[in-house]
Amino acid sequence: MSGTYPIVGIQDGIGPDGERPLRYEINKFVDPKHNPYAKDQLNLFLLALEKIQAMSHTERLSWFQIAGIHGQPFINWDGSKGIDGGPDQWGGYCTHASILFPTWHRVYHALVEQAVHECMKKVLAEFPRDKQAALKPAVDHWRYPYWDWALVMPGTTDLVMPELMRLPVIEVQRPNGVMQTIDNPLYRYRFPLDAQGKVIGFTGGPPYTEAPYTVRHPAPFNKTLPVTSQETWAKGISDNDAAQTALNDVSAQRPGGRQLVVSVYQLFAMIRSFPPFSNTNWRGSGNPSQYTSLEGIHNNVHVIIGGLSRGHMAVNDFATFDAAFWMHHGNVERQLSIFQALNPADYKSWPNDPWLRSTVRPWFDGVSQVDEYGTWTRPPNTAETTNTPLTPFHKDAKGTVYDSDGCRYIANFGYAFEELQDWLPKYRDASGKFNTPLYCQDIRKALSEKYGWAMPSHHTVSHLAAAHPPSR
Ligand SMILES: [Cu+2]
Repeated sequence: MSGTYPIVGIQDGIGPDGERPLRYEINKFVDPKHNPYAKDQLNLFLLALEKIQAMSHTERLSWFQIAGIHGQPFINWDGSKGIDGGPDQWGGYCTHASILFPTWHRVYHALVEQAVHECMKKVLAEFPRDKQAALKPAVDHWRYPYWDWALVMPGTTDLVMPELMRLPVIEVQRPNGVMQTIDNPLYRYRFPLDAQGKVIGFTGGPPYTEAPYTVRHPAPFNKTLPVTSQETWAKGISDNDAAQTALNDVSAQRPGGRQLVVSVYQLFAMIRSFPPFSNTNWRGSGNPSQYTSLEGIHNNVHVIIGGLSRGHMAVNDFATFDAAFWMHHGNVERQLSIFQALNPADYKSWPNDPWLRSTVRPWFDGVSQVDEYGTWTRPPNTAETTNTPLTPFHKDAKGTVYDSDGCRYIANFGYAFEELQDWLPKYRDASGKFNTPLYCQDIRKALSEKYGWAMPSHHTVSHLAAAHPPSR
């Protein structure tokens, strides 16, 4: 291995005025009306996912190793050595109930996006020469799509799990032009197994050590029976209808439907300070506006997809192996980016905007928070700050580890979101100064249009502007 892996995002396809390619919502990603490269990018994305999932588990940029950073198999990645922090230490690198939750997962997603893109370039090289030139812009402009699970279908109040994540098999076009039906890499992942049929490196016993595929909403695992005799676990059969039902179940333990939409709206309308926004374990003020958080809402969606019967997505140790993780976390990353845009570092210089005039804490700003669980590289009860190393993620080949300040601005990673196109000319005045209030106003309008309908009108928060029902 020559040096640590530099996580720099994708730097291809960026326009002369800083126009970064969008990470599209999945429904727009596949729609040529929104994404000019839709058809080619979907095909290339599926082929790249197929390739990365089939890579040897010994390779640093394989799906198995990248997914394995988060939780099991609890091994070192890219030279970041684990410590023995005692029996209560969390054995993965991921940060939960921690102020580092948003930033650690930001760099993590940039890593998977970059690794899938590298596979996509390899796929491109397999096409005939003349086709390669035609496809290159699609590759250059590709960014990892996400799923906005709080966005209702137009004219309805229904949340819908994307069909692309539900189809067990899917048709792709190979570089030689042949159409072929393959196992859908967005439906499930096939684990590498050892000679005894056990997943390489997993511990803790069945079902996860023996289930050959990721599953969603499996039948409850019966400990007295072998995994091989329990069909949903043994054959990797997901009940995506159950996931779809859970997604709209407002009464569930992990509420979906309108409740989920309300919580997303409130996340932006009520929380103006990064620490309470960031995670479930912030015990700052006890103020009711801090009873929700980016991480808290995100936790519910893990269970909605994985199921109370503990499909992989619902279990911290194994969630990342299911490609649903990255569609979900792409949306979490978008929510973090929107929060940052709405609560900008320079808010004090805009005294006439009532939203920006209220007190905000745009970032860590000196705050630290004790992490009760620790990680693979940090003992429990460590105080975490903006300079805590986000192991095992490196900025360069020399072993420089990211910290939260180092990943603060998404522009450095080469992507953007629909709501956050800060390069548009309307946001610059004659002298070239960025118009923060107008930018924020447009974002608030977009949030109101997408999620405001779910708020009871007497709860409408004035500074997110009036709630409109979705167009019918
Ligand atoms: Cu997660």
